[in-house]
Amino acid sequence: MSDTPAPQRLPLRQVWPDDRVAHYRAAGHWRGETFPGFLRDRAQRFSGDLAVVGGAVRWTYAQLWDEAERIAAGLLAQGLAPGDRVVVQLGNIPEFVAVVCALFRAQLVPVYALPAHRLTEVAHFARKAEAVAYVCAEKYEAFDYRTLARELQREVPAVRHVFVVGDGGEFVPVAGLDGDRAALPGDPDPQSVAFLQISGGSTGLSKLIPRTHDDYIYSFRASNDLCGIDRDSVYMVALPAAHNFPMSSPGFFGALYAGACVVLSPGPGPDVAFPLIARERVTCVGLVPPLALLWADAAAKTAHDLSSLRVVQVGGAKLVPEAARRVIAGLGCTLQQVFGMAEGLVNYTRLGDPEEVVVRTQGRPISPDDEVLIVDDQGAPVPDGTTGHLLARGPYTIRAYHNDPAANARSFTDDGWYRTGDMVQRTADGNLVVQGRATDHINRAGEKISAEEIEDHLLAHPQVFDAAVVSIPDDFLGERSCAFVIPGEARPRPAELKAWVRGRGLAAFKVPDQIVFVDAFGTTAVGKVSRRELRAQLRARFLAEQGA
Ligand code: AMP
Ligand code: DBH
Repeated sequence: MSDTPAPQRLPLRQVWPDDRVAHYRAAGHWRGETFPGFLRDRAQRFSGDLAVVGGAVRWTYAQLWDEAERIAAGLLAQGLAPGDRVVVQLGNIPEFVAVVCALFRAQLVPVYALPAHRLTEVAHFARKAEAVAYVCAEKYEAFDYRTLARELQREVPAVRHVFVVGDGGEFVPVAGLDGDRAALPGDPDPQSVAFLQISGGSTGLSKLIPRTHDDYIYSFRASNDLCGIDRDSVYMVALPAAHNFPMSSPGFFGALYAGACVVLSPGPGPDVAFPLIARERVTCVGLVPPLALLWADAAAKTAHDLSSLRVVQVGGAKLVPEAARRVIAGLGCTLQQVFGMAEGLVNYTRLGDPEEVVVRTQGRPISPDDEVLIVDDQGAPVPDGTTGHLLARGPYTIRAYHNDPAANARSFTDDGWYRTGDMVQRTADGNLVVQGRATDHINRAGEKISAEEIEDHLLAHPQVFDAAVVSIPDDFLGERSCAFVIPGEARPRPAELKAWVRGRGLAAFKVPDQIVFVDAFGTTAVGKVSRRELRAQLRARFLAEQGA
């Protein structure tokens, strides 16, 4: 035996009360399934069926599993050990699916970064998760991730291993990984944490969301029924595959669970996705609202055959009724609204719902055991039809973030409710209508941006005296970000401030869309104004001036 000490790191856990655990099992929600367990089973039962299509790759279920085992054994041979956390930053390429399945197979824990994330975010995930490895692509959308890998290793030396899809340079190429498959571990405890998903982050940087095998598998197994996914389905991933929506609602994991085919679209636009839909006979796809509108317009003019599409799901941000009608008319298939969050709770309109429900609401929870509480500012439940704060609890909603006591104190009540930060109404027939948010984040076409995080970066600029970042309604994006800036002695140019934020190593979607200089924030209120109130005042004044 080696005398290497066991790593000292924060354990990964997600704990529900004992009586809930017993109930979720008795109800058949938690069935003791695991990722490697179900993937191995499908590889045996559906061995010759097509599992993943992307680029030039067409893997059957047997091939996907074989790839996963090869990479898994290779990672262990490189010195990784079960329990190690691995930041994965890959785009919509088949290797994303293979690498994630490999990590599950080796009992390594994926931490999902989006391709848009840059050093600031990736380093934050690596630190918070105490990751020892990073998997990236050589290049994706014209960005060289090996540069990011080098910076990451400088900033977080604990990330000892880098694995690269494509030309590895000085790093280890994923294609060359191999090892002794007999050394692979058995299947994990179904209640252990399978991976860390990331939250949109309403205050500061994203939080890490520990999801267990049992809870996550339940969420996509039950989603399959509600989204019409079966073995004959062809599910397209058009949004970034690492996002919780195309991963699990029902997502590519739901599709793989059902024995369906997963088609990875390298981009979300109609130009890239439509030919693939026609070629692969795609039946279901998930989109954010602005994309859905783009698709609906493009569908009217396209020469590509989209007749295989049965369900188009729209979620991530609010789809207003007028837009919903345009999507239905333009795409001519069933619309399903999806209101979900990486922390758990997912709501769907049902495929057979009356059109008014599909157009006007964001649906209702997946599970009969999802608990939804809508309360006023004092915490008292509000009647149906009244807007309140949405709290959630249930068989696939987390009880705590990883490694973040302050966020946990803010985001969870003593009796385990997750404060979603969303303001909603419940209709008489039990559907939810999202009204907006209580917290200050910008929902830019489904990408969530923390006002505070961007304010901090602006304030670091020597010519910025103060800054407040707010959301402004935008016809295309739903919301865009606007930074109100009180300049210092000299007023920087807006382009300079945008470049400054970008230069801080942030995802491009976080760069303010608009910068408005003001002399002062001027408050009418007496005393100290909260940042939230200030942002609300600035937004209101700006919109009033625009309207005038
Ligand atoms: P995240 O924390 O990144 O997983 O984002 C989840 C948040 O996205 C939710 O709490 C909502 O604020 C927002 N969201 C997701 N789906 C919808 C939807 N269909 N309508 C309105 N907001 C949505
Ligand atoms: O926005 C989201 O995070 C989201 C939207 C729809 C989500 O996590 C989901 C469905 O599962």
